[in-house]
Amino acid sequence: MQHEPSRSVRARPIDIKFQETVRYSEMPQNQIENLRQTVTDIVASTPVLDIHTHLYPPSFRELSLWGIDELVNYHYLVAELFRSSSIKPLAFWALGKREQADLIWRTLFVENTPLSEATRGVVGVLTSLGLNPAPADLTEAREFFASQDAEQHIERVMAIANVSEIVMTNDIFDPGEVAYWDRNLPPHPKFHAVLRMDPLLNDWEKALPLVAGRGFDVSLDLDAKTVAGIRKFLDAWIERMKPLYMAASQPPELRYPEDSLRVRMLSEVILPTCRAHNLSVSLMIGVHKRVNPALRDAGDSLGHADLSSVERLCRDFPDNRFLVSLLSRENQHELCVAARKFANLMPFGCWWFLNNPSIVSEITMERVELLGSSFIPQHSDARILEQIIYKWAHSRRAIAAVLMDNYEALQRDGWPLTADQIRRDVWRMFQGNFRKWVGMEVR
Ligand code: FIX
Ligand code: ZN
Repeated sequence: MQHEPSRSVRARPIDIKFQETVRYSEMPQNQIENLRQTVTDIVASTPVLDIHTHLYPPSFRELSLWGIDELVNYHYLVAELFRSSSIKPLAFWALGKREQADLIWRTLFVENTPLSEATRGVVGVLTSLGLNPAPADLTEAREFFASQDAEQHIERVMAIANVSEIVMTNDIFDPGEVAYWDRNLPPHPKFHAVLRMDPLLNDWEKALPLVAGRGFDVSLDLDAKTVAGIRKFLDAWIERMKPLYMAASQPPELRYPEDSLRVRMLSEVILPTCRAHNLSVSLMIGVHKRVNPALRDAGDSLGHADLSSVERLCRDFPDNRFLVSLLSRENQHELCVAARKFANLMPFGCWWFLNNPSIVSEITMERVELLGSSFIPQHSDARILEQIIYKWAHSRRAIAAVLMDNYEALQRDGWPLTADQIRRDVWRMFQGNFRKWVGMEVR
């Protein structure tokens, strides 16, 4: 409890103990250089647990994407293509994957400079794999990737990116996903499952036949029988998948409380199921799906979410843990403040349109200032394996710069900072906070 100083105390001048006016030039340079280099080294050398990706091991067959044609066909680059090419979406989608990649490469990397974060990322991947980063075409890159053994390539790419483990997105309403799990294959040691269930919350009418088709007694009304049937459906998936958490992407219009099927599904089915299995729920809020349907996956946009609804969810469900990422830059400060009010709220990542160095820096700075090291700074959201190389290189650089500024300020204010403290903090943000949140062993 903060006690307001009585008037007499307030009247007395407070003698400033710490050197608020010390300027960098007065700090011994080796102290600054040493600190900057120490932070750079620790951030680069601390392996990160990538808590949200769309990556899969080879056993997931067509879901497991890697190689140059997938990299260049990333939906971020597809969106950028249409701004610099006269081709129309229908004509683009009629091309084969290689022709699409050739067109994107020629347009964004040959006829124009790869300045955007997503185009520059591909350049970084080619360089890190020892390939020509600026070829006239994709011949060399295609030959390289065609010669790779998938498992060895995964190991190599994870080592370059310094990613220790990868958390997948396992959509239980995706036929390819269901086909994988129906084969009962042994899990990959470095890929962890997440039960993704958007249709349950966003389109129950579409989800219903898929739940009923698995033999569960459900109907359109969310009556007691259907609530029980959906919970049994989820129980069966949790038993099979052993997910680290359950997840759903939500539109910015998510409001709680609200007399809607969405909120009833959340409060009567999802959150009780999470509690029964001691699972966190990840709510990724702010997507406006297919604002331009012609662009398919590249056609999604964003909107401003309502933080009061997030706060009321955390308040009304204190035994649930909410792993939350918001898509609007304007929501980020509010999310930090909400996380100060609710320990069952864990902000994570600089998601999608926020995953650009300038915004990663801004978000990470306000998180450190408001939350210390009690948050999860980033996830890659990678869809193609090699993207973890550039997504983490870009993020580590921005995160390290923010930490340098804050550690320098801490030193300036007199704290006897040590490298071990920095190591502990970075480990907590890159690994420990998530491992504790989902109950993984904290190594
Ligand atoms: O809902 C999600 O998991 C989003 O991250 C994806 O749908 C999105 O397409 C993406 O990959 C963003 O980076
Ligand atoms: Zn994602």
